[in-house]
Amino acid sequence: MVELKRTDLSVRAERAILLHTILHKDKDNKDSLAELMSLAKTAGAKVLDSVVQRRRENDPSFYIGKGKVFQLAALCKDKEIDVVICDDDLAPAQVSNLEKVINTKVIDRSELILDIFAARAKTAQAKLQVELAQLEYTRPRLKRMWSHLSRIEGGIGTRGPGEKQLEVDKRLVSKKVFVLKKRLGQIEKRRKHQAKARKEHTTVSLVGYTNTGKSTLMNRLTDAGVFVEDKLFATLDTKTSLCELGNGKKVILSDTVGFIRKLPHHLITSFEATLEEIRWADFLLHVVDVSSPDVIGQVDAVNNVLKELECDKKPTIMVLNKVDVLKDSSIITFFQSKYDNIVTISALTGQDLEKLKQEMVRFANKGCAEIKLECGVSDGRLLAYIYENSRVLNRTFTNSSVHFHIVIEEKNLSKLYRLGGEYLTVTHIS
Ligand SMILES: Nc1nc2c(ncn2[C@@H]2O[C@H](COP(=O)(O)OP(=O)(O)OP(=O)(O)O)[C@@H](O)[C@H]2O)c(=O)[nH]1
Ligand SMILES: [Mg+2]
Repeated sequence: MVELKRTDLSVRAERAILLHTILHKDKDNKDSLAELMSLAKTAGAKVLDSVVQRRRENDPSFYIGKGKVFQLAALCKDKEIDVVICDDDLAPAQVSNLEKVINTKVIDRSELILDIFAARAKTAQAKLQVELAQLEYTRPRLKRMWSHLSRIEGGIGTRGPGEKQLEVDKRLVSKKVFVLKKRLGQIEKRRKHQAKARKEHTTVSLVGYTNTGKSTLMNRLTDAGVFVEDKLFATLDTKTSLCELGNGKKVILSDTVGFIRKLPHHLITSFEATLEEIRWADFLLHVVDVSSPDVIGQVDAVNNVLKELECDKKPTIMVLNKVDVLKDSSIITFFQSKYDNIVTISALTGQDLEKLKQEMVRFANKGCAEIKLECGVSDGRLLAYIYENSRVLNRTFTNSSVHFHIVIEEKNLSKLYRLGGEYLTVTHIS
């Protein structure tokens, strides 16, 4: 019998080099490279080195200078590299020119992110959305992909529809895109319908950079039981659940996909339905990992994606999370000087969650009035209106009357007044 060596059974992680340029007009963006490193690791690559070049502008043919390309080729040979991962998106010609000289597979940032999404998508909707984004991204690059795939089997950047579409032409891909869009459209319609039905409650969306603790917070505030992991893009779907804030106040909370710098545009458009939840929200909880050395860059990246989604003007509570592992509290002072509504918490230990809930109640009650009133027990129309249109915080009965403590939207006040009752206190919440 032939003895199987241990190495025969192991799956070799791809050996990778990162490629990054710093343009003269940009500031030295080491965080983008650090982010690419964690993305590459998330995809399963073994990063052995990185090549950085300062340039006036990226080379249109090779992305980096010709001399650097030969240096990269030697490094790839020397270190037996399987894949070069570029920090920016590349034009199809740049990829094929680079591959010809260095004789190694080259993928760009969008392909890497799409690959991670493809590996992590679990539900039918997430799979369809990723497949659509991949097809849209690879459609103009199909010729290159085919030459890729005939040479290289599997690995980062080749998962998903690429292999399946190997033998088909662009027309078939377009047809597939059409079918995917149609199927997604049907799911979207259903979701919109459900979202409308939920509109009777205040809706709140968790947003934030990936891995900041959105799902951990979701689990703390609701019994949704969502998946939490110390990895980028643990969540790819939207999960929605009822959240009790105390005093009878309930909101609908939703957790969704995390953001990152330069999130591929095709992903944003494909994930439209998933991200739609954010558009519907009455207000946002922007979860920030305040212990990260890159916290300011991460918050900027999230604000940019929110702008792209046209959600940057939404009322937002900045939730500074992971305070249990924060070493230098000066960053909290920085955020306090820049943002109005800040709560500092630890979703892991539960520290100051009550404060967050109180702030959420304040946000949810904006545009409402808190009222104490007395109403006759036989005053059927007023009683019905109170029960249907307000939130009853407290209620006490006497022989002939009912004392209410309620919260009601300002827009319903005039009708309430018209129906009678005796008003003890009216507090407008702003
Ligand atoms: N120390 C500490 N760790 C936390 C805290 N909140 C979350 N974490 C950890 O951070 C990691 C990421 O948490 P998740 O809740 O999955 O983060 P997420 O924002 O949902 O991430 P994605 O879905 O990947 O975008 C996990 O290992 C959590 O245990 C916190 O308050 N303190
Ligand atoms: Mg998550």
